[in-house]
Amino acid sequence: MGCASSIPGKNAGQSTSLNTEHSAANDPKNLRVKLVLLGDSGVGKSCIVLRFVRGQFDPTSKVTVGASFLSQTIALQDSTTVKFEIWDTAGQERYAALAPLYYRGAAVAVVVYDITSPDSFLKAQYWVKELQKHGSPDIVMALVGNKADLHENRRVLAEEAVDYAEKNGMFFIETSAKTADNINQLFEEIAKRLPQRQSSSS
Ligand SMILES: Nc1nc2c(ncn2[C@@H]2O[C@H](COP(=O)(O)OP(=O)(O)OP(=O)(O)O)[C@@H](O)[C@H]2O)c(=O)[nH]1
Ligand SMILES: [Mg+2]
Repeated sequence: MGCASSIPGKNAGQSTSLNTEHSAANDPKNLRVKLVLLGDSGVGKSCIVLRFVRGQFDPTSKVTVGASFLSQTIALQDSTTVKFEIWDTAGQERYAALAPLYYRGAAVAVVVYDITSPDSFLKAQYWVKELQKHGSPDIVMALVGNKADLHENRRVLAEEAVDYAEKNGMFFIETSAKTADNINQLFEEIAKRLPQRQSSSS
């Protein structure tokens, strides 16, 4: 299971310092953004990243160990580019204590659950609380219900997630890394919500 095997420092993308304090570059047209993915093991974090960065889905690769780093740049309609420096964390409980290393200084947190797993939705809520306590005060948070292709096994209602996201000032979207549904949209919507872009466009 898993979409990207991961040993820190041995992954695709360019490496960077773990404690990148400056999560975005100053140039308002070429933003650099530190993004962290959090969520229970098996919800599809690595698959979302692999789909976004390489356009692939690999149902046979490994569970994430520690964390994995990849980067991807997108161009927006107003000719702004946003380079996402993505830390894909390991959801297994034994790695939970490492999470602050990755979310510290992050401008964006993507909290993922699996729409077929209520437990994973509860775990997502745990990560939201953790980020509210210890994340950057102006962090942009997205709540992502992944595996939307498995809608016949759905056990978390979209309405419930929308409600939770609204109450917590988060952006919500359902995705499928398998079919690619809403994966690019997720990152484009995040890019639009970056505080640096709000101030540069005003
Ligand atoms: N049907 C379906 N399966 C998916 C989807 N995304 C991921 N999976 C499957 O879910 C399993 C776990 O995916 P991963 O991306 O490794 O999960 P993870 O959240 O990175 O897990 P950890 O690395 O342990 O934290 C794999 O078997 C994937 O094939 C999806 O959108 N739809
Ligand atoms: Mg993973």
